[in-house]
Amino acid sequence: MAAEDGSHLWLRLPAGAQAQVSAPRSSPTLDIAVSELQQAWKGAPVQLIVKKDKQLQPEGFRIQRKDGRIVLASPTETGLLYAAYHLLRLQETGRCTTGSPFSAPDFQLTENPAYSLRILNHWDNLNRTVERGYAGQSLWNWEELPDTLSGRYEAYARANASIGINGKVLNNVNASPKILSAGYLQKVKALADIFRPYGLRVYLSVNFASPMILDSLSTADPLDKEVIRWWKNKVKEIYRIIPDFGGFLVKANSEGQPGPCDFGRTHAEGANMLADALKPYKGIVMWRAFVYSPSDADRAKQAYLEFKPLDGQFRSNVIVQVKNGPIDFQPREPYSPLFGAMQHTPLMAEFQVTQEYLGHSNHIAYLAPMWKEFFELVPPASLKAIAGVANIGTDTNWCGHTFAQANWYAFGRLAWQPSLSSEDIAGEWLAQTFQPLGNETGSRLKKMMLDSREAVVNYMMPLGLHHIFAWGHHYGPEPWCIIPGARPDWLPSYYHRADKQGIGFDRSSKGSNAVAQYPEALAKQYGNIDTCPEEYLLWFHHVPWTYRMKNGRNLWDELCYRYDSGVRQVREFQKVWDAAEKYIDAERFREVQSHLRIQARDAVWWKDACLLYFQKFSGMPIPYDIERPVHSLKDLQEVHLPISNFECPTEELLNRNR
Ligand code: BDP
Repeated sequence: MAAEDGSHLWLRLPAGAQAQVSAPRSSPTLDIAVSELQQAWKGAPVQLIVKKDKQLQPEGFRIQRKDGRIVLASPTETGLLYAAYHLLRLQETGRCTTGSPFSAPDFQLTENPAYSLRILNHWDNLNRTVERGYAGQSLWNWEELPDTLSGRYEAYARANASIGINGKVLNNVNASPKILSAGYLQKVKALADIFRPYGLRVYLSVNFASPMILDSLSTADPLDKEVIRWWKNKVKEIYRIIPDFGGFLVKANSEGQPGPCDFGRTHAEGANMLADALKPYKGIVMWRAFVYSPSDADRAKQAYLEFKPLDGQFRSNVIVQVKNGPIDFQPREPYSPLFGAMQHTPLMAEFQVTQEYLGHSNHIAYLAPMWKEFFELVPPASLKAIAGVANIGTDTNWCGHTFAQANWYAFGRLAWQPSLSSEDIAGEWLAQTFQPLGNETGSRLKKMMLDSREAVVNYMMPLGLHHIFAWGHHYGPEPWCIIPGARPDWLPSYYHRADKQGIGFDRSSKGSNAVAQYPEALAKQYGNIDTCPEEYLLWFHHVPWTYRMKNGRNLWDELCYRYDSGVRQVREFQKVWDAAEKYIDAERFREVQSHLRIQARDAVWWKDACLLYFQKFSGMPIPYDIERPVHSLKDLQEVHLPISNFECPTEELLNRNR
């Protein structure tokens, strides 16, 4: 089996198929669709048709068998490109074989995206570091741009188009104002020109204080005339260069970023000023609701408290972008109660594809099941758009870990259609990413993927525990972490609240009452310790160590078993992977095998650290049928990993002072 470096992702398409393909005209987009099919399609002749159709949204498409041909139809060229990739996906996942529904003479399939904006957010800095990136440097080589264009830009666009992603924010939400300078806009244009034929629009994160920093205005007050004029001119300049520019993403008054509140204005006033500047060009503002201050209020409540009163005040081209959970991309969070609460404001969910809190690119954590949990409670009808924080960098395999590619893939597929199952998406990805795996191996690998996120939850933060990560890097455990002078809501004890009585954050009506932000029925269910789903138990309740769980164990024992089962699950993944060796090329086999070794070691590290530390409070023995700790708490407390790619001066400073 030829070694593979993973650079082809799920697009390991055959070449030289010489299919017969016709299109109504030649255009940059149609030429790509035609050439992809000519190269790789092994079936009947294909005809591409651009036509309006009541059942098709602009990017929707229909694939139909007609008089011995396969007809792809869509109102737009981009829709046809998606249709071409979909047809190839059917072929590559074995769904075009004789006897399949596809082979029937009247076969017909219609696809429409559930969200019209399906956007990747890159947290890429202009110096090419990637905040929370674990796959090398930023793909965007700003120094070389616009003159030198890496071949990877187009490969990147193609990969996204193949899964229906239609926009990308190029730079970090902690945005450098420099991105809006004339020189950088030329670089952005060069990328936009490459992405355009693939149906990908470019958006930028902007720093709210840009007028002050770039052009020495005395204020960035959104109601100031000079400031308004500055943004209008800037937007005009952008659209002159990039006519289909998508709009701005803004992180304002959050974690030290400037924003309208610095000038006594609201988030709505800030967002609307930008929205007015973008409106004539049909541009949008994605305004993030990731705000929290070191106030007394429970951090989980703060975004709601700040944004809910602004409902109805935003312009129609503003979308408020809300992280899926109320805290911050934890391995498991309940959904953010802002969804559903903002009846008069378009909202979009922000998922994190990069595994900041799920083992970086060392751990297998297939995230489709996590996103499906969200979709179960927040259906697409209430959302117009969706964003995922990218896990992509200059690594040869793009994502650092072969299985992390599955998260990029799953994000695209679910953004297109959230009703797809995690299982089907895993199956599609496996079939396209590896050689034919054989039924048994294929289903064991699929099961491994489907179990993997729950395994991470188990060995890191079971039963609703959250944010007990080490300071700064968010990789390993540090439930004991104390940093003199640090914000309490940046410390694990703020979240786990372990004491002699029990563990967990009381968010019931007796505690912070965060439950009250949910619709009544859910508030009731979550707020009552006996009806609260156990996976959220310690998120919503401070629970006595001796509390009886549904399976009859006490809380402490259950916690021990959950940590232990996480470790055992990873050991099982190792076995499953090793047994798949003969189906996998050597290069990727070894890469995943060594990552699994790290994951298994990390799982034990997490289990020992959390159990030994929490045992100091519970005072109870670790059940004797559980594997004994192999570390001592003292040794674990001495582990300090360096923080990389994180540009938060206070964190770095505090870290240096420890
Ligand atoms: C946190 C990350 C931080 C981001 C921030 C955000 O730790 O690096 O800047 O979210 O989303 O998860 O703005």
